[in-house]
Amino acid sequence: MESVRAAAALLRDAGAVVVFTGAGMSAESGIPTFRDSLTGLWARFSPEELATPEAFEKDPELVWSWYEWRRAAVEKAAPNAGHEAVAEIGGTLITQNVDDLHERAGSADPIHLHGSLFAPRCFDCGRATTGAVCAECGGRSRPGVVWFGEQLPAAALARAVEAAESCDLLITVGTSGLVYPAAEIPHVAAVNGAAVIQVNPRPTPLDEVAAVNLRGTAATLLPAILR
Ligand code: BJW
Repeated sequence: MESVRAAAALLRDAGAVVVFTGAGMSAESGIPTFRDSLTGLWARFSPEELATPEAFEKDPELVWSWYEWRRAAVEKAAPNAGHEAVAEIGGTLITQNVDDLHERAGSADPIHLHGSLFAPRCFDCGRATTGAVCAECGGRSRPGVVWFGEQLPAAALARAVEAAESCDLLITVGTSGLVYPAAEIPHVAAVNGAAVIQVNPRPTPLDEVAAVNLRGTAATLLPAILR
């Protein structure tokens, strides 16, 4: 395919590379996305009842049980060929995903913009927790993810913006590009002169910033642009 060759050439010639991933990256590992129409989590579950601080205050057991179910599914899953290709590409990896499949594929130190299923923290003071309540302040432990209406972890966002500002090439993979401020990252790279490649089976609002749009899946196309 012509566009695969164009993407491979951009990758070969790039100095600093950023890979920016979303839920579609892990879809072929069996982890559902959020917004795909039949299989997405938001087609079956309500974000207002599960992924906001207000939801946790109202029904912490329900929220915990949903996140424990998702954590168990991730533990049973394995990285796919796309995660492996991302590890081989190297550079800076920025992910919106709360799973650990990038790490398990060999990517060192990904920037997790939306937190992690594996790092619970205190609902009151934000410190890492190991039990049901915070050892420091006695607050309730909560899933270590970023819910709607919450700020992204400041250090992670700052590192991500800095990497996007200074890269030559950004590859955006498997994200709908709808959730802010994360969705700014490809735009930041583009306005600072980087080329953007998008890997996604469907069109997204990021089509307009991408020099190359590869319509297909992460596990198929990422290994293809490395060959
Ligand atoms: C494949 C594939 C395959 C399928 N291969 N591809 C500006 C405008 C409007 C609203 C806002 C705005 N700025 C902020 C907001 C509000 C809100 C927001 O963005 N809302 C929009 C949805 C309208 N943002 C926030 O609330 C953020 N916080 C904030 O702004 O704070 C401000 C503040 C300031 C001061 C004080 C306090 C606050 C926080 C957002 C947190 C998002 N959290 C979630 C849940 C995380 C926890 C959990 O996992 O449960 O993060 S929501 C969910 O969406 C999750 C994801 O990381 C995120 C992005 O989704 P993603 O990854 O793009 O997945 P999908 O499903 O949308 O797309 C998958 C894609 O893959 C599709 O395109 C498929 O085609 C594709 N695909 N198979 C490759 N095999």
